[in-house]
Amino acid sequence: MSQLVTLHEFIMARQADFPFASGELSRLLSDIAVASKMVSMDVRRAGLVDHILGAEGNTNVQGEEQQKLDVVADNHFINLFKAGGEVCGIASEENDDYLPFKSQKSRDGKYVVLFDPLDGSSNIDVNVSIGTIFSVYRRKSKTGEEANLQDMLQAGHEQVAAGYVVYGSSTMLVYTTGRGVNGFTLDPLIGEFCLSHPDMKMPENGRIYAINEGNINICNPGLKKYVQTYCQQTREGASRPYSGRYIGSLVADFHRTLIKGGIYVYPSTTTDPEGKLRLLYECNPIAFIAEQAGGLATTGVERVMEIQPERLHQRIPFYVGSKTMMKQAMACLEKDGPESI
Ligand code: P6P
Repeated sequence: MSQLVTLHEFIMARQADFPFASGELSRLLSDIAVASKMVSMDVRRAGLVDHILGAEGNTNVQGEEQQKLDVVADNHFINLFKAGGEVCGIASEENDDYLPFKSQKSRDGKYVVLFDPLDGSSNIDVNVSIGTIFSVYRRKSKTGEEANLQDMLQAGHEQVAAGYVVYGSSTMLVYTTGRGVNGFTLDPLIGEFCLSHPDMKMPENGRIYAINEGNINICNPGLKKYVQTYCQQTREGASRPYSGRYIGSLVADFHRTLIKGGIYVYPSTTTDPEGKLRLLYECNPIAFIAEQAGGLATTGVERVMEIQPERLHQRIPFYVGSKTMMKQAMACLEKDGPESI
């Protein structure tokens, strides 16, 4: 039986590998873990609260107004970051503008965090897995000043850490700091994330494709061709076509892709010409993890982490997955026109 390693122990051991590390990033990652545990508790009780405890209109048993779980999750992360002092500001899906923190302690923080506190939250009502996605950058602005927009609009290759939490049959935190990908499962008995998936590698090929096929006739022809000729045909050496799996929750679909191999695509469509997923706090962090695990992540035209962001909530077409499948999909796009419809 392998030795139990908690996330905190793992982070501290990895920090020791950096002789000049001063511990701020380690503390930031620990703060993210604590906020994730709080969100996990809320998510696990959502059905109960919404359908029993919160049954009287929009107030809970304490008479407080019932907040959307997305907002509750957003507040958990913001409060932990403010208390920790390592973060000078954030941008999240739940806030139209970025939030520079005002205290001097926070203004001295070295990092900014961009995150989606609860992606796929519409799935809560049907008890489907959802997730948190986060991306960490060093600030560009001067320490001691308030964070600014340029701190937030950094290309994905500038990330110092990225990860996600999947609230599924178990709660798992998966992250990278640019030295591989490691997965931790929350043990509810001890309240600790424990190393369960060391050094995660995405299989080079796979047989699972994840796309909302309702979009197949309103996306670019090259993608439709990829799906019809690679995914839905029994190819040489195979006994059957690929399997289609689409959960409708990016973190859950990507987590399966990371472990089993496959491809996830949310393309540009006639209804969403820029695509649906957000560059800063969905695509970049997932792309960082995918590449660190040996996969690829593109817009169908270019590497996601090369894009220079222009807006906080900018959307892009998103292709991510096993190297072989991604190259086949890109080849189909090139033949039938780039990611444009
Ligand atoms: P659709 C959830 O809203 C989300 O942002 C991703 O988590 C998910 O993969 C996608 O949108 C689902 O979108 O249009 O297929 O329902």
